Amino acid sequence: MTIETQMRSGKRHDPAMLREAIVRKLTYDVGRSQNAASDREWFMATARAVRELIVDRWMATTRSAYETGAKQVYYLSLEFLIGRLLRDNIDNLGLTEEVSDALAPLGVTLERIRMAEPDAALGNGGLGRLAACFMESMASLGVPAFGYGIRYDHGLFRQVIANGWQHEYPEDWLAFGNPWEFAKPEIAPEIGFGGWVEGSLADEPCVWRPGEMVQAVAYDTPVVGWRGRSMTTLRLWSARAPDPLKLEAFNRGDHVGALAERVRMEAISKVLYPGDETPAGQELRLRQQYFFTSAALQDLVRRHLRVYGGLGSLPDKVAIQLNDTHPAIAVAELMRICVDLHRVPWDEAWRITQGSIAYTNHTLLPEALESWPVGLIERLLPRHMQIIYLINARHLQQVRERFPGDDALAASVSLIHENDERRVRMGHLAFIGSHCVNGVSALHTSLLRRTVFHDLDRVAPGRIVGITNGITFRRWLHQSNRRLCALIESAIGPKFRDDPQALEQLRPLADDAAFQGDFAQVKRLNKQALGETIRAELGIVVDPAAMMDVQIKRIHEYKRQLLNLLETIALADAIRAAPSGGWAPRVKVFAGKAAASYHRAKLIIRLAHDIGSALNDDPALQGLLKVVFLPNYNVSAAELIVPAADLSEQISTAGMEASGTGNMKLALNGALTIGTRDGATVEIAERVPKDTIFLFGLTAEEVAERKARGSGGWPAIAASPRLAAVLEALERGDYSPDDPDRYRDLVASLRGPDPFMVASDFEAYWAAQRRADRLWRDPAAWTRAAILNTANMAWFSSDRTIAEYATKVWNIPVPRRALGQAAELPPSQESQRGG
Ligand code: 26W
Repeated sequence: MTIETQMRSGKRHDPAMLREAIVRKLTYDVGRSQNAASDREWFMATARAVRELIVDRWMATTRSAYETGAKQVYYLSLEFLIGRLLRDNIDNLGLTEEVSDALAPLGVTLERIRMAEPDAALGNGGLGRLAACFMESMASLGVPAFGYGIRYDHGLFRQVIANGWQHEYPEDWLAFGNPWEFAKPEIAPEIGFGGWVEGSLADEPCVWRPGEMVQAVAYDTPVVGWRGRSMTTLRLWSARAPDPLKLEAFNRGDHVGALAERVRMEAISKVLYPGDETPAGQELRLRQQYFFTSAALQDLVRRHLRVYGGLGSLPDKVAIQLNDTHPAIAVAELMRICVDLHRVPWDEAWRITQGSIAYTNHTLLPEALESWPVGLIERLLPRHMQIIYLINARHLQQVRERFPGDDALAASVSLIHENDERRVRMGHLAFIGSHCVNGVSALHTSLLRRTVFHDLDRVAPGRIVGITNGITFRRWLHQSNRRLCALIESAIGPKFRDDPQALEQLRPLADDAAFQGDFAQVKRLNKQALGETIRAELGIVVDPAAMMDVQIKRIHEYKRQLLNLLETIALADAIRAAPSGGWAPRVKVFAGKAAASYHRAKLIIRLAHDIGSALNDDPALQGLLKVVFLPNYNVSAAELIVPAADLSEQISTAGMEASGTGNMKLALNGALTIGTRDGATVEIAERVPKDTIFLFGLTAEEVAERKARGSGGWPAIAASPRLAAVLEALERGDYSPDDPDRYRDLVASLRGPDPFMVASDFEAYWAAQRRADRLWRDPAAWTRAAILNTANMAWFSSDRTIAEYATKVWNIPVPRRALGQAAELPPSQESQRGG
C-alpha cells in the first residue's frame, strides 16, 4: 500500500513509510545527508514529503468542480497573510502524530523543524489574515475556490527595535525556497501597460496597443481543508519580463539599459506595500493592482471558456470577490475582456460583470479609501480610463433619470471626484460594478450605509449586506492551543473539532470547580511558554501568575495603544501611592508594527519602551506591573501570545475598527475582552454574559456628536486629575530624560483636538480596568468568565462567515459542513459534494 492509498483509507500511517519518504526528499531534493542536515533542511524535506500527500486530493477536488459544474469562487486579494503552513497542513491531514513518530528515530522533533519554516507574511494585518482564514475555510467546507494574489519576493518588513525605535528590515521568506508551491511557468498571461487605444470612444470594441508587456507567472499553493477532504488553490503571480535580456540592446553594448527594463518590470512583484490604512499613492501600487487583477481575470475567463464556451454563463459559474478596493480595476478589466476581446455587446458585458463581481469593504477611514488620479490611469491604462468614463456616463444618466435635478447626489455618486485633481474613486467603481457590497461587522455595515456609501445606497438600495468576519478555528484553536483542545476533548468529546457549536457544551462546566482548575492550569502553562519567549527575547522575567494583558495589532492612533500606555502610567502612579490597593498583578504585552512612514505610530512604540524602562525595574512595582513590547509581531507570534492571554485589549475609537479579528481569536482562547463598542466586539458582547466582558467608552454615535461639537480633549483632562498628572509627567520628560521634548506634541494633540477621543475615554477605560482587577481577585470567577468566552465563540468561525457569503453573495448552496452537520463520509462520496 502506498502512503497515498493509506491516507485515503483513513487508516493510521505507517511512520516508517513516511520516514522513508522524508529521508528520500532530504537526499534527492535537498541534497543533504542525514547526519549533516539542519533543522531547516529537515523542514524542507518534511514539507516536500507532506506536499506529495496533498497533490492527488488537490487535483481531485479541482477536477470535481469542473465535472459537477459547480460555481467557482475567485477571491482576489492583494494580501494573504498566511504564516507557517507545516502544522496547518499536517494537522488538517490528520498526520501530526505520524509525522512526529516518523521524525523521532531520526533525532528530529516536529516542534524544532516547525520553527525553521519562515512565515509567509504577504499581508499587513487583518485584511490579509482574513483572506488566509477564508482560503482554509473554503477548503474545509468544500467550496471550490481559487485565491489570487501576488507572490511578493519580500513580504511585510521585519521589525527590529533599537533604542526603543522601530526599524524596518527587508523580509526574505523565499531565501531558501518555498517547499509548498508549484511553479507553473506555462501559465503566464501577458499584462499590458501604457500605449494607446485604437477605435472610437463609444461603447464599441477597441484595440488597446500597450506600450509594454509583463508576464504574470503562476505559482500554486494547495490549501488543505480540515480532515484533508477538499482543498483550494492559492495562485500567486510573479512578474517576469517577456524578453529578460533584451538581447538586441545587449548585443549593441547597452548592457545596463538592457537590464533596466527587466528590473522595472519585475519590480511589480518585488515587495508588499507596508502601508496599513494609509494610501501608498504610488504608481507601482496601481501597477501591482492591475497586474494581479488582469492575470486573475484572464486566467478565470480562459478556464470558463474552456468548459462552458461562452461568457454569458459567467455569473452562474463564477463568483469574483474583491477584497477591498485593491482589485477594483477588475470592473473595467472584465468589461474590456468582454467588449474588446470577445465582442460581447456593452449591456450584456455589464450584466456579466456586475453579476460576477462582489466587493468587501474593510475600512471607513477616509484616508484609506483609495482613489487614483485620472491622469495616472490614463497613462498606465488608457483603455480602462475610457471604460470607466463610459460606465460613469451610463450610471449618472440613470441617476439623473431617477433623481431629476439632484446634482449634489449625482456629484456624490460619480466615479470621478472632481476637484483640483480629478480622481477615480475606487470604492465607487467597486460598488457600481458589483451586485453585492458587504461590510465586515454589523456596526461597520450600518456605518457604511450611513456614511461613505450613503448616497450609493440610495441609488442601489439593498446592495449593501453585512457579513461579520470570522477566524479559522483550526489554526486559532486546534493548532495554536493544543493544551486547551485536549482539555476540551476530555470534557465534551471530540465533536467540537468538526462542529464548533459543540463548544457550547462547556457552558455548564464553567461553574465546575475541577474543570475551572484544569482550565486555569492550561492557561498558566501557555503563559509560561510565552514567558520563556519574553525572557529569551527581552531579558525580562514575568510571573505566570500575573494577568497577561495583551494588545497585539498594527500600531495606529485609532486602535489607541496610547490609551493603554497612558493608563499604564496612571496605574504605576496609583500603585506607588497605594501599594496594597487591591491591584491585579499585570504584564502588559504590546506587539505590532507601525507603517514605516507613520511617525506618530513609531513614537507610540518608543513610548511603550520608555515606559517599560521606567517601570520594569522599579522596586515599588515589583510583582505588580511589567510592560513588554515583543518585536516583529506576525502570525507565528500571535499563535504564541493568543493562547496565553488573560485580557484582550480591543479599545479602538468607536466607529473606526471595521471588525477586528484578533478580538475573536483572543476570546476563543479564553481571554476576557476589555473593549469599546466597536466592530465585531459589539457582537462578541452580544454572545458572552455581561459580567464576562468589560465594555466602556463612547459609542460610535457619541464619538460622531463630539467630533461635530469639536470640544477636544481638555475638558476630560480637566476633569481627571489622574490623566492630568500622566500628561504633565510626559510633558516634563519624566519618561524621556534623554529628550524631554519627545512627547510634547503628542500630549498637545490630546489637549487639543484629540481626534481619537483618548482623553475623553480615559476615565471610563480606567474604571473598566479596575472592574477587571476586581474580577481577577476572584480566580474562580475569572476562570468561569474565561470558560464562558471560549464556550460562546462558535459563531465566529470563518466557516460560518463563508457560509454567509455562499448564500448572501455567491448564490451557491450552503456547504453542509458549515451547518455543523459534519459527518465523516468516505472520500468517494465526499468528492461528489463539490459545492
Ligand atoms: C490603501 C492602503 C490601505 C491598505 C490596507 C488601506 C486600507 C487597508 C485595509 C483596509 C486595512 C485592513 O486590514 N483593514 C482591516 O480589515 C480587517 C478584516 O476585515 C478588519 O477586521 C479590521 O477591522 C480592518 O481594519
